[in-house]
Amino acid sequence: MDTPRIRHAAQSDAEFVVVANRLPVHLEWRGTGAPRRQRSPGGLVSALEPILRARQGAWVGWAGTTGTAPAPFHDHGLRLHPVPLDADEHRDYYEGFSNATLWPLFHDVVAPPDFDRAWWRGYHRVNQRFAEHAAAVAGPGATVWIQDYQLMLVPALLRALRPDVRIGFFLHIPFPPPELFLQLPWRTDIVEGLLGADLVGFQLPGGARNFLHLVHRLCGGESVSRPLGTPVLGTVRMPGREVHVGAFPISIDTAELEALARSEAVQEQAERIRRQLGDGRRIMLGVDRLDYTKGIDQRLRAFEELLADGRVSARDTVLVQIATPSRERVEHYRRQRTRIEARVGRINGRFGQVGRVPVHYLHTTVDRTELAAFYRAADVMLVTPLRDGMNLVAKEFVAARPDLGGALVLSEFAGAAQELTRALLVNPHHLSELQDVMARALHLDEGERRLHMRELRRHVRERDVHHWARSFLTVLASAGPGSLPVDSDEAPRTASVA
Ligand code: GDG
Repeated sequence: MDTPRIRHAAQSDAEFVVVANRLPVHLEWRGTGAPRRQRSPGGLVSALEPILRARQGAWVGWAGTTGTAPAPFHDHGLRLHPVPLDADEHRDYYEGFSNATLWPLFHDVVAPPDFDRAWWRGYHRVNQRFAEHAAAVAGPGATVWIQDYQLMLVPALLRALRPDVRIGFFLHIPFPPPELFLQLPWRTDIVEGLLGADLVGFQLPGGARNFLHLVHRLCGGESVSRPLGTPVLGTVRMPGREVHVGAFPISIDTAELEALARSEAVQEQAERIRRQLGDGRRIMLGVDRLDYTKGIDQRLRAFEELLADGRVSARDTVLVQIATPSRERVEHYRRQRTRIEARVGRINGRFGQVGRVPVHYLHTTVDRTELAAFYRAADVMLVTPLRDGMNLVAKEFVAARPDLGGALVLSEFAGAAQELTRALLVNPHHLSELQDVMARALHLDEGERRLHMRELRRHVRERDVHHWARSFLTVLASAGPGSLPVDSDEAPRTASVA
């Protein structure tokens, strides 16, 4: 698909541009009337939307339907620039290369990745189109912030079109250990694509170090390492410029969620949820996109065995699993859904009674008020991914508990575990350990629980999404064309050769 409309539809004057696979709202046409605007699901949108609204920036992304893209439109102060994708491109670039190659490869191959040359060609073609749209929207000397694994070639492609702009890239998912990344047939193209940026950010220092190692191995790049305690962990020297590489753990809009959770509407809804699930029953809660990396199946298995062993009773405990629909046309996701729904059916058949089931499974997206009410109603929050870049749900649960109630069970393999060290940490691959920690969370002493929650809350208040964006953008402002001197707390002052 070519993009004949971009030149005259886009205004080349935005000073700050976010480029992401999806726009923060997508349009749905039902019948002949005007399209309905729907908020796009997932952690990336949750994190970036408040930042971009505050800066009145432009957002370049896919609008959610294949075929001709809608004209650019405004949404609550945001300028949204849809990128068109046809059905074949959506299959190859998005469902194929992004979600059946990169996603499993970058999540510790918990499902086997497929390597397909047609998907790769689609990925390259679509990345080129995103770069062209970003180039058309960005004003002279603009800052362009590219997001995530679907767009890893865009930094270099955009640089070729617009050497005047400052380019940041942030990866929301884990960057894998070199021995896994090296399986990728197009590994050098990806690393070179990312090196088109002035700043490449990862969630954790481990991801940044993995990347620096690969730069050296695949591109022979000379890198300078930075002292510990600064977000930038290394700087790669390229002909005529430098690329900074660092770790910037993402977070949430803590104050906004806390205010919502304190509202009367949410508190009333939380009461209603408790009553509906059975007064006095303890509530365990899971909130995840229905994704095989999130460990939903392992969590249900642990719960089933706790019921079978009599350590937990369906009379006094209930598990609510909100499983937001996701990537439903990708094979691994379809199989995962079937497996989970069969297990929910089996648990409820084995341990349920008329009017009282142990698992409430909601395959749906709930609105934010209801989500906050679930967080407030829960006694135990289960965040047990097998691998996760960060996991915002863990941070949201903490922000939504000004009452200091609730215990957080958190996988060691979520990026959030490196910050939320006062959670009940668990290895979700270890079924009996998972059961022990789930049972312990149900019986945690109140004093201990409140103490843990107070410390967790202090962390998410100090390190919110604004801190994340400020920290990334401060370093980015000191990089690239017309760089400012590196002199803030967020950026390193000294460098030493590795
Ligand atoms: C990727 C990385 C990283 C979920 N269900 C509903 C709903 N949600 C919202 C949550 C949260 C977001 O979706 C999920 O964010 P996560 O971080 O947990 O997971 P991913 O979607 O996999 O996000 C992840 C993130 O990017 C950010 O960098 O943390 O590691 O994989 O905000 O609240 N929201 C509503 N209804 C739902 O039913 N309203």
